[in-house]
Amino acid sequence: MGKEAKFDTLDGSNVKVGIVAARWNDKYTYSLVEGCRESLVECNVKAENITGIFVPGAYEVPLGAKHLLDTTDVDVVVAVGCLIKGATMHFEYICEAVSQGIMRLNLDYGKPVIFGILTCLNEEQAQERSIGEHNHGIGWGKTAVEMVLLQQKKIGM
Ligand code: DLZ
Repeated sequence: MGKEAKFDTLDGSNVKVGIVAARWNDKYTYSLVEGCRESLVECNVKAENITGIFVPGAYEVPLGAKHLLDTTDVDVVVAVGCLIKGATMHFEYICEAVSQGIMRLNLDYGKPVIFGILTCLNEEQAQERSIGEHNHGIGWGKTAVEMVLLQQKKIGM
């Protein structure tokens, strides 16, 4: 038993993945993208089947994901950003808008859009979750492949 999801071996050799990442807090988002890419490679996703774009901040991530869904043949998008709480209400508004936007894309498109957005209270939390062995991007990459295989009915309980 554990808190985090465990993953079986996943065959992503026929899976096409889009990654959209925010440049705000790039020290963390670039590392999250790296972790995601590494886990995709581990799942046999081909390098030519990974399309990546950057957008300015987390608020732009849902529209960036929509752009990938509209203009490419990706099966899944991993939406990456890192929000860190500041002194004003900006954090709360952006967190709410981004999470609603990403869920809307999932249901509107019927394709998985993975919630790769860290919502941190401080830099320390962002660092812990993005750099080193607890890089959450690793799990997001595996989640992306699993959700596509589920849709393709290649896995089940
Ligand atoms: C404005 C803003 C603030 C205060 N904080 C963050 C953050 O922690 N992480 C992030 O990705 N983006 C932040 N932004 C920028 C917004 O996401 C957005 O890019 C701008 O408001 C322009 O729409």
